[in-house]
Amino acid sequence: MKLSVPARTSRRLAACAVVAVTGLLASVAPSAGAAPAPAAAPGVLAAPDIPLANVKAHLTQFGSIASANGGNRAHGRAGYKASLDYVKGKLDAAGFTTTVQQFTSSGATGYNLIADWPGGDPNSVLMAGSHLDSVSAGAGINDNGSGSAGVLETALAVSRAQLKPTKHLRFAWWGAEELGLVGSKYYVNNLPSAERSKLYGYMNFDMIGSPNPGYFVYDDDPTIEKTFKDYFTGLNVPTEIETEGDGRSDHAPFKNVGIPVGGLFTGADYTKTAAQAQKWGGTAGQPFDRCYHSSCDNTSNINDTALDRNSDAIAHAVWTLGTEASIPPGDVYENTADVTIPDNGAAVTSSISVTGRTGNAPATLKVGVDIKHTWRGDLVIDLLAPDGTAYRLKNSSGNDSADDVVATYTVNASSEPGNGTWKLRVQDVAAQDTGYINSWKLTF
Ligand code: DTR
Ligand code: ZN
Ligand code: ZN
Ligand code: CA
Repeated sequence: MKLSVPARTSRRLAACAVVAVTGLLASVAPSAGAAPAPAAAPGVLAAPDIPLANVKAHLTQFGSIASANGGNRAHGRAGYKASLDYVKGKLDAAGFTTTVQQFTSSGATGYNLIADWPGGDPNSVLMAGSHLDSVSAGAGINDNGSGSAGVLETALAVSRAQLKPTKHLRFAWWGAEELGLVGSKYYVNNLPSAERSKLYGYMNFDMIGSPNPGYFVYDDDPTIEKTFKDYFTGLNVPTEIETEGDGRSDHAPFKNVGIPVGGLFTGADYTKTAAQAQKWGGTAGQPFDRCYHSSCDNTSNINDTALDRNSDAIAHAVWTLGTEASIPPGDVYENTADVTIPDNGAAVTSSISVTGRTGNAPATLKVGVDIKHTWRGDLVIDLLAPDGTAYRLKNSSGNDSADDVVATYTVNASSEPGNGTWKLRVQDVAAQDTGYINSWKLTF
């Protein structure tokens, strides 16, 4: 099921300011077979190499935890909470602000772990997450110890670097994903809309070390997708669009409320084709992970190269998106997609996703509207803020028979966070005559 999300609109990019990032990058042994990271864009700090050995050490811990707790790390079992305590301990020691969020599912207590890296713009939050739980059949080392370990080691690398990002960095480990995305749904459902609007994007990492790996990139938010594709291009590793998992992992609850999402995946029980084996190696005609949801999903069920590459890709995305220059005030966001307005019918909307801003919208937010119509008196026009607050721009006026609405309205939006999905809502409330939204824009 392909969920529609507001397209990230075109925006005039400010000249990329140089981002001053201080702090010593700790000397960290490069991981085995570490490929040179692609050069960072000007003004963006290049990510450090994520040591494969460190990521695998977390997997070893997850394996030991499962062995010591009935053979799994499933929701409601001791192995899950022990896994969370392990991850939390590492993060607390590294200077993160951690929060454990409790919920109940299937009669058992579940836990999400949220870790905030102090600093960055609180109104532009970049999230990276993974589900920490396994199925009850086994230790869940690839599904999803791999994603959990890759996200953990990236967070620890942020601490080692004492990174000072422009965005606020938040990392998450979800509970009860295997029961139906329960933990991530709980998080999103309980996140106030004002907090949701601060999320620049959510990146999901669920199975990133499959033993017969493919290299799949989620094709949801184009900015996040490009960030990952650029990384793999730098490694000369071809990627494919991830389609198997739409709605099947923890990015779905974020996507369903219009938050930009992305992520990486190395394959589950689908079979690798000959063409895929040609470009990626491995074994055609075999599943990407033959131990998916099985007891053999243990520490030997990992391809080191895939785990290394994807862990480095996580860091690349966190550093690239987390340290890019924030958009300075006075910028324009525009949506030029045509939207037909049904005659005397339901209201239609056109969305603009605003990200990277700091603080609230201005008291003089300019809303430029360009609507083609043969009797503009039929039209009622509203601006909807990200939290749904409606600001009336134009009332209907039956005797105004002129064509088109080409106007700029000024709205006092100072109580609204700037970031989020803004909408223009237009309704034709009288029979005969019709038209369409040609374009509209916000000027901060
Ligand atoms: N990791 C699986 C869910 C899943 C299956 N295919 C995909 C593709 C992309 C992300 C996730 C998935 C699980 O947790 O059961
Ligand atoms: Zn699973
Ligand atoms: Zn999974
Ligand atoms: Ca148009």
